Amino acid sequence: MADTKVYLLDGGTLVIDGYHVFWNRGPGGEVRFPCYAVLIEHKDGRYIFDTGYDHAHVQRVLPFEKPIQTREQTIPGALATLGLKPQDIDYVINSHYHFDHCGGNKHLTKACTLCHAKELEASGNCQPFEHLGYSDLTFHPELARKQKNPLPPDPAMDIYTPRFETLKGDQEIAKGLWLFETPGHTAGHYSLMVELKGRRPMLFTADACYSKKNMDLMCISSFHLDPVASVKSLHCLKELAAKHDAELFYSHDAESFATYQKGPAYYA
Ligand code: 5PN
Ligand code: ZN
Ligand code: ZN
Repeated sequence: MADTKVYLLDGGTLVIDGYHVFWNRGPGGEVRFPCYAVLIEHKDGRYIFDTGYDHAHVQRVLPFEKPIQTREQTIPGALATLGLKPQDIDYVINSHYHFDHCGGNKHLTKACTLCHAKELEASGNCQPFEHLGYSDLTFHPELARKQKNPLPPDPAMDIYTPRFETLKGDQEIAKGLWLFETPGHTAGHYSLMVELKGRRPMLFTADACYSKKNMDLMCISSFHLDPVASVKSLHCLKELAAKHDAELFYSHDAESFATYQKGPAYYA
């Protein structure tokens, strides 16, 4: 049986203010940070955890985040560098449905789409202060068409009809693939742990922890539904890492990301 492999797919960068990264703490000023997808080749199929942002969407709706993304940093481009096509992906797991984590979903036309039940519900019925986060609804064409602002033409959307499977609680969705509830940043946020044969487990925090400094300071980002739940989830991630001797992989940490292996290199 083939051993599980994990590829980090660089998705380009965005800019936000330091006060958004470190809520009520800063320092302020532009912080440019990476976004990435995680491809898991597993005996049960190919999984992608998060799909980065869509450049055209950010340019249209959040141009102040100054997106920089090459062709190789799009989902189709990154998969092509591995000799894969978007149709080769069997499952998409989204940690949550913020635009910088689901922008590439629409390319993965054959995949079954997994998320927390509360996240699917929240994405179509969010708090007013969450609208920018949930501004890219192309992961769910029916929701996107109900939005006030009409979508610009996008050939990818003409053939995209995703199947959703919603989950609740902590669970092992396939051998060695664990989802842990880490709510607060959003209503139904999941972090992912991947057990591998040849190394420590990898624990992908997603936006429950943007960077190592957020963990060291126990400081959450300013984008959140519930700050108290967010802090609790930071503690939970720290405890999970200790319990499983897992290595933490942060969602938006330029310094850490520089040390990660990126596709076509992989972890196994
Ligand atoms: C990168 C980024 N920019 C804006 C928002 C937001 O309004 O909610 C989440 C978020 C982001 O992750
Ligand atoms: Zn987020
Ligand atoms: Zn994010």
